[in-house]
Amino acid sequence: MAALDIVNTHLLEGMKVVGELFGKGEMQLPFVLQSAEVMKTAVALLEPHMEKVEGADSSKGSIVLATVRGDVHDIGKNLVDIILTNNGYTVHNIGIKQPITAIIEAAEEHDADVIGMSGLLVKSTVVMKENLEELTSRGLAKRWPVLLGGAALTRTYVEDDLAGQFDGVVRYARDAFEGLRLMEPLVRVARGESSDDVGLPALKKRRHSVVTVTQTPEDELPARSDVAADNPVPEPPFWGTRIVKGLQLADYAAFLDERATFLGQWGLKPGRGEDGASYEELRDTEGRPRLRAWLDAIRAEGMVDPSVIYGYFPVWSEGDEVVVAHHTGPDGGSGGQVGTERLRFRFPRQRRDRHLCLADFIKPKEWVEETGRYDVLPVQLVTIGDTVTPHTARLFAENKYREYMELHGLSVQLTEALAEFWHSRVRAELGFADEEPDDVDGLFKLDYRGARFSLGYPACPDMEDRHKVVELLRPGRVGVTLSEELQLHPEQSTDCFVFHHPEAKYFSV
Ligand code: B1M
Repeated sequence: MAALDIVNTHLLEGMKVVGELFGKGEMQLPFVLQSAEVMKTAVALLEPHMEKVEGADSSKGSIVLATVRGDVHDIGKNLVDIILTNNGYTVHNIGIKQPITAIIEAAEEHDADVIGMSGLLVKSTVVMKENLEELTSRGLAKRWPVLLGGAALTRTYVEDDLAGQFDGVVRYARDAFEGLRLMEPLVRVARGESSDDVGLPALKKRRHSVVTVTQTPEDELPARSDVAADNPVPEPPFWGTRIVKGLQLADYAAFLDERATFLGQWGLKPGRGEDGASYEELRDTEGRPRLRAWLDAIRAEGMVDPSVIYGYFPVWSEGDEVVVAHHTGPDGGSGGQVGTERLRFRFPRQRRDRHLCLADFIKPKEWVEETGRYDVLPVQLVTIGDTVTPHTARLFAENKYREYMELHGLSVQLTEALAEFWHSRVRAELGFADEEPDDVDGLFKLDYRGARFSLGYPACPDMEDRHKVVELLRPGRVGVTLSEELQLHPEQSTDCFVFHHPEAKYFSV
């Protein structure tokens, strides 16, 4: 065995132990990533001094990794790339928005063992299903075992619904480490062993427990729920839109959801057992000190360029729809007569419980006719700009994996914080400042008047409506564009409707 291979083997063994500890909840993701950095650095230092053995292949197998068509999410896939690469697999990471043809071409070109697909959007779960159908219809299902991962997937959707229709082997990975554990058996399947003999975990079947969900038939749905109709309507400070620049990081960072940042993005999960660190310990020893350092660096190096576009629009409701009227302020519409319909949003109505629909939180047309007033719908779009992207890309390229994950994770949570911050400003402008919670935790419990609803969330799932939001706010003015896949670019952008009705709180449809 060549010296380099021996060194590599020892390093890989080390990484395996680290991975196993992580799997048992005894090691945090950030430290695993740091180990991967050390390993990369060690190999890079040693490589020039080692002799190469002709034809030697120390790879344990290979995978073509892609985020599926229509989905721009990079970070989850890249974490999988880091963990697999540093555990001895060859990863061909072909990027985001990849159609199945490109995935197949790459798998053929690299003679890959496994195909891996990632996706964060609900729509991506459908794309993955279509991709598996395409592999089956092209007679390629048995050629590559498939690994699927991403937030919108569930284990039973992959391992019951999809596996039931796929001619080959497909498995779900909840996180990068489950992906790593599955690679060895999947590579063995790819290399001709039977899937029954390689130690693959059993497919998880859906439990068909008898749950009776009483759904109201479509034709018996009430025209409106029992949401109070006598709520007061606030006067907006203006009609139309405004652009806000020059926001101070400290102001919106104060609205940062620490739990979502430390647990969800930075992987600071409490350890299991008595010796494991608690969330509070990790927050105080790792989370908060590193957060302070990152915020200082972001400010010093001008890594973010925040902007807000928001507006107050005159509206009324008609059944399940919210109608936006033309108005006299700036951006009054496309020349229509004041008070006439400009565009409308249709929202789904619950088939059970209170039969809620977002339109119920807006005054009906009759009220507008009686009073001569309009209800008000604030709409906002925030972005922290694309100035952070080169920084995260550089950290990834330099194999600074922990920092890459932290800066990306913090950047997306700062976007959420900016949205939260501006929502509180809107509430203040509408005159609800005295109903604000005492601390930031109250904000995450929606302890204030009304709520903000983002398109894509259960009460307003139709992402096509983003075209109408763009028409209302024209975010191109701050460099934000809507892609064909209905995603805002830069990635760190988010839009929402603000409903001021006191009963407006999240519900599922
Ligand atoms: Co939003 N978002 N978001 N968001 N966001 C989701 C994705 C959503 C599922 C939330 C929900 O509804 N519960 C939902 C999508 C639903 C849908 O498709 N309809 C959603 C929505 C609707 C939206 C917006 C459209 C809302 C709006 O503005 N109207 C908007 C879109 C953004 C845009 O247009 N630019 C938006 C915005 C945002 C923020 C900017 C505020 C922020 C950043 C998003 C981003 O682009 N990165 C954000 C966040 C933070 C989230 C959640 C809360 C977290 C996503 C994340 O960063 N995870 C998310 C809900 C959730 O996931 N719980 C949500 C961390 C990341 C490392 O995990 O990529 O899943 P992940 O990868 C993991 C595993 O999944 C696994 O391993 C990785 C690491 O261990 N894995 C694999 C992934 N791929 C794998 C492949 C494998 C194996 C394992 O093998 C091949």
